[in-house]
Amino acid sequence: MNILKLGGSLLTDKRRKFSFRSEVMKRVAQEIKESGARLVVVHGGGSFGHPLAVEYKLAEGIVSEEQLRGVALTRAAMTRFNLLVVEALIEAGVNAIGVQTSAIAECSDARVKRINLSTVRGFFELGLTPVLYGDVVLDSIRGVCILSGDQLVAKLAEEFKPERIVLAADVDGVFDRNPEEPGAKLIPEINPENYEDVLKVVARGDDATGGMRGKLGELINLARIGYDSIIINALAEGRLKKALLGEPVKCTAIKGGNYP
Ligand code: IP8
Repeated sequence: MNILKLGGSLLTDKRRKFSFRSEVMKRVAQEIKESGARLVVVHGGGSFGHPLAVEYKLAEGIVSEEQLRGVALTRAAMTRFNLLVVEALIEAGVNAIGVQTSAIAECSDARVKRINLSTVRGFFELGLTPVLYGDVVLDSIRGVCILSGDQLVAKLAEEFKPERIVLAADVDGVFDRNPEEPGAKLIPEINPENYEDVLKVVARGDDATGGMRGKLGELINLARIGYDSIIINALAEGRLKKALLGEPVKCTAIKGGNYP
């Protein structure tokens, strides 16, 4: 089996609240179907989760009554986003089934403390395609926290021991500077030798889970326990399908290994 993370920036325009790129999602769903890959899918928060989580400062935990409203709004928005993803997959012929992350996971200081993956496994073994997502979840220290889809990918990898882990983004991978700056170069591989230098140049970002740097941190945790993963640009037609089939594609590969 494979684990696929569909980045929030791929499926939405993070600058416009609740924007959904339905055409991109439609093609992504078709490529998933055509690949025939058996998957567990995770998607990010995109314009449904991040603007609300930032507005109500949910990453800092619950300190005020008003933030409870932010929790309710973020949860509801993520359910809507998940349904859009699931419906597009079903439309393409994939038997997708949404799984509410906050109903199966609890954190302690923003790290997963407990997660009931037997539901996910059960649906997967029946032949369905579970679709989880980054979410606002209970936290024993903070009240709530924002659990990123990337941390979830690492937990799923521990449980499912996937053949491939693909992170589908709206850029070709990790660059040595802001990819919009002239001369920015794609970093084809991240490994124990270069990861510290890479982390220095990657921007933290201003979303609720630390942008590309937060993502990379989680992928390096994954690499530490031996899993390779690749970040690809799923806006490039056909690339996701190839990646799911294990064919070589333009990407940043994060290599499993001995990270200090
Ligand atoms: O986009 C964040 O998940 P991510 C989820 O994978 C929310 O970091 C609710 C903002």
